Amino acid sequence: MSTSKTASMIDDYERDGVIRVRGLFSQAEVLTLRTELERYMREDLAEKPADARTQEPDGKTVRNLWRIEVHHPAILPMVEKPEIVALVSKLVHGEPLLVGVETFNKPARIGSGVPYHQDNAYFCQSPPDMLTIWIAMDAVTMANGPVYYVRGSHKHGMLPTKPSGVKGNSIGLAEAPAVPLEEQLCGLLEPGDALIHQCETIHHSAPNHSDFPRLGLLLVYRGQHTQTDAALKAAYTAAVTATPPA
Ligand SMILES: O=C(O)CCC(=O)C(=O)O
Repeated sequence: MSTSKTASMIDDYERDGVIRVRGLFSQAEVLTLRTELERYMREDLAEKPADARTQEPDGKTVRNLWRIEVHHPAILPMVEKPEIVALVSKLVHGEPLLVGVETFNKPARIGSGVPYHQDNAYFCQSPPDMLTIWIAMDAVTMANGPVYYVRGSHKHGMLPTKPSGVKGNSIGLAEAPAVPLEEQLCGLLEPGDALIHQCETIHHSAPNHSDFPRLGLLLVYRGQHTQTDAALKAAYTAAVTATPPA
């Protein structure tokens, strides 16, 4: 990535709290990752502890994989790229630590929606130098439940929350923002493209009613200097207790 391209991505990220990066992973890398995630779900997941996944309301389809870095660390060499770490260090203003590898599977016709939320309600970090890289394993279209982001919303701090009742996304915003959908950034992607959002950027997604899956692989990084905020942590603990595992 050229120095001027990186500089403009950093500017866009600071302004909007979200950027799109085309071709972060090659088609060959996406195929390898997708194949390995499917194998992990088919062959290993049943033996893993409950905090390794959330299921859709049908009680059998996997909605999310959580803590892949703990439960299946063999995937780490496939996602830890020096160019990603170099970019993330600029965005988190410090030494990047990869603290989460997870998925939002959104399987065809079954995948549920994600309520409006800010990730820092889950991460509870101060300063909010933490981000998610959302990597498309499938084409993301208007039909299969793209993620929408409210540009600039990371600049207004944490907003009031309420329990959402959605397993896997238990903490939603108390009120949906007034910004109309057509003014939000719609995360349409080709496989291998990514969106990077700051942990206080408001985002959400609709259910997948289409015949096409929409698997997203997420890498969560924080700066080594961030610390847990006690008030955010207390609210998170209450929500997780009501709707485990997260
Ligand atoms: O993949 C989705 O639909 C939601 C993703 C999300 O909430 C996130 O990236 O934090």
